[in-house]
Amino acid sequence: MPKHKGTDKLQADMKTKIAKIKKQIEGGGKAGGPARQAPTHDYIEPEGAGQVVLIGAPNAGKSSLVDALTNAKVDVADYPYTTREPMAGMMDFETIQIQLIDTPPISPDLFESYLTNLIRNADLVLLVADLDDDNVREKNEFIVTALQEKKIILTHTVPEEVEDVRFVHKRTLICGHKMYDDETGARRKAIEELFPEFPMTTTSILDDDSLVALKRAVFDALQIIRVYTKQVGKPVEKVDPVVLPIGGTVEEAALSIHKDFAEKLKFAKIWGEGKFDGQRVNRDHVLADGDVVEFHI
Ligand SMILES: Nc1nc2c(ncn2[C@@H]2O[C@H](COP(=O)(O)OP(=O)(O)O)[C@@H](O)[C@H]2O)c(=O)[nH]1
Ligand SMILES: [Mg+2]
Repeated sequence: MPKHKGTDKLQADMKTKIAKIKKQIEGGGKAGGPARQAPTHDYIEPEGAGQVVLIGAPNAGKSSLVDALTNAKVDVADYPYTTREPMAGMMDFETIQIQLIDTPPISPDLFESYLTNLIRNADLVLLVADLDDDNVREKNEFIVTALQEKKIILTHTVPEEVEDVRFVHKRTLICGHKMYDDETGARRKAIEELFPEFPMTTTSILDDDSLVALKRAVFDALQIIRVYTKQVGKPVEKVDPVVLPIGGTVEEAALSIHKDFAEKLKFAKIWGEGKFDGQRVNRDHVLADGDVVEFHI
């Protein structure tokens, strides 16, 4: 910026702003320090079949998982608080993609305020618990309590009716990570006790099978089905499915293609497990994951 009388104030303003941002970065949002507000971070446009937000204590392995499972470029390091911003990436799961969001940790030293909105908007929470950490139970208890104070309840089943509408219940899948470092299985047990009845899977970056199992667990926890549509006289092609919540019907599948389609629908034929090929069904027929539907109008 050219330096002359008119720009003095502007320059001073910018200096203050830079100093403020510097302080915020150095302060790291620690309790009592300057609040690190990042309004652009509290919403990430959903993409794919579902949005999953990974949360956990520092160093649990959230970024490593997002790095291994998606195309996102995330920061992984062996010191805590490496991740400062949410970062989204797409995970391939068979014929669909699921969005994973890496986030900064939740701990007594740091709880980014925008996390609550990210969690509220997500379809699923993936809680990454570090099975290489003796304090894994306490650290995750802290997370549960900190979220509760923000009116977010992690749950294995979202209740149909809530007593207090200010609270949001978020379906949560537990991922016991670094499973090979839990020699006695005691830490896994501690997490199972903390989250009874929650779906849980154990993983290691070093074990590809465990990552494949995690993808399946995420898909299951999202409680969605994939339905493939087929044109009359054309062969079945299991690509690019319509994604519906569990319990989705033929009519809903038709609606997701076109409103007219659903209105004019006379019947459908379906191919799938436990049905004979081309079985004729009505619009209120409940579909299953992997079904192929041929609409007749
Ligand atoms: N032993 C082991 N270490 C892991 C595994 N996954 C990640 N790590 C290490 O744990 C540390 C923290 O990982 P990071 O992904 O940055 O954790 P974040 O803070 O939760 O994002 C890094 O040193 C990783 O290399 C794993 O499956 N097993
Ligand atoms: Mg990280």
